[in-house]
Amino acid sequence: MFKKVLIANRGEIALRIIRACREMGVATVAVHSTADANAMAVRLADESVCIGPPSARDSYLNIPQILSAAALTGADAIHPGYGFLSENAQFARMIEEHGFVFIGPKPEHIETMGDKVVAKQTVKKLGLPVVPGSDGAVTSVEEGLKFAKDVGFPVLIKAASGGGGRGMKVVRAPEEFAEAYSTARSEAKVNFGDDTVYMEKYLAKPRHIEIQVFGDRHGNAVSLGERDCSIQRRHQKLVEEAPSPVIDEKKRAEIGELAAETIRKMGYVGAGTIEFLYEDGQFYFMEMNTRIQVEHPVTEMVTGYDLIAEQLRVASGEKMTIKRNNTTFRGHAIEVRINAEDPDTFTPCPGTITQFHTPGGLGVRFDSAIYQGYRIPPHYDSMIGKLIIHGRDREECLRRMRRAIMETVVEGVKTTLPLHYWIFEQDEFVRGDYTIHWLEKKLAER
Ligand code: MV4
Repeated sequence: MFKKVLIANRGEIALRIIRACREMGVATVAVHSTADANAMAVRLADESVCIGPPSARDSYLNIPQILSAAALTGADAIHPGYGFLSENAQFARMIEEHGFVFIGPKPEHIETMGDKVVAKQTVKKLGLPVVPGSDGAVTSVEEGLKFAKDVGFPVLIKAASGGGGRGMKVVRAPEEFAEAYSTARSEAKVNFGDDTVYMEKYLAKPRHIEIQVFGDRHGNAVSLGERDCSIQRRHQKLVEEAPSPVIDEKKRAEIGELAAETIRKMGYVGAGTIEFLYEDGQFYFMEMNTRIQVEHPVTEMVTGYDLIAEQLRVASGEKMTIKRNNTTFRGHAIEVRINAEDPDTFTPCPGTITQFHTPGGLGVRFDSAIYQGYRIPPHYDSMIGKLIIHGRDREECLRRMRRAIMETVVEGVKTTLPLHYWIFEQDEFVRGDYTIHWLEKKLAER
């Protein structure tokens, strides 16, 4: 096991990693920008190093500064968290070249999954179901139109270097195609520096269901079940739950087996998430994320595994302690992302937390890095914490969630908690009857 881990991140995930390290007897180094000098992670880490000014580009994305901090403090491994440099293959390579260990998958796997066309071709070959599509770049209007007529409208044009919903265009009729194709290409060029696009049949009412996978260097590869992340607005998830209300044990076992086999054949090491669209009982591969995700706690709650601790184990060459193809889950878990935002307009609300009280009791977990008197800097995203609830079943989980939200006090800034409470009162949510479009539609009707 490592002696000292540097955490190249901030906020609640930095704290989450410090907690796992401390339980394993591993020393921690927090790096931070000048805007984060008073961050909880800086207080709780064994050591801290200031790596630059507030702008993420000059601090949390500043590779030379992070490597220098690791050298200076004698860290032996670097955990990237999520966002920032977590899916940067170049960063992973440089870490290894400088004699540190990158706590994450092999750089070539980050690269493969970073290119959406290559990712889709790769997992299709390994046996995962994919959306019917062009199976490669579409390079002319004629080629695109022919494909669209074969599979039928509507179709979707996607940027190969896109992801997370950026660079997509729905085309509903042949006469719209030429213009949509040209817009999609120029937007891809501007946003990702690459105008490669590909096409898929458009699924109109899917759910977003993702499978947590885990592999080690000893040939072990497992699936840890699904998370339903369909409650989202403009590609920002607001609520995640496990298990999904629409997946039964048979479906879970089938897709879990395919997902585990896929990463076993790849030789994938560490934590990963395979994202699917799910419609009419069918899974369709979307993307694979090669990092630990924001919503990993819901999987932890229903499996009992500490996924960050497992990441440290496999990165240091040990076997993971997760049992093979575990499909036994305990109860139900739901997470809400608490953002410092106006719940009506979604405008970020940086500022000082004047009152703070976290909920407690059975089945309540609050992962955050804020405290009373903490000043939320305006330079980063607005997520200030996550409330994760566990119950014996979905109904108990929902009752407990409403109770825990009522108990939470965050004053000084507006938060999305009132919106979360409202979601949990809606009939469709209570019945588990929602798609990726449900929240935006409900918000428009509100
Ligand atoms: C789709 C789709 C419908 N059909 N692909 C958005 C994120 C990006 N990773 C893929 N996305 C979608 N791909 C086909 N063939 C609908 C979406 C989509 C979506 C997916 C997941 C969660 C929220 C979404 C919101 C709008 C569109």
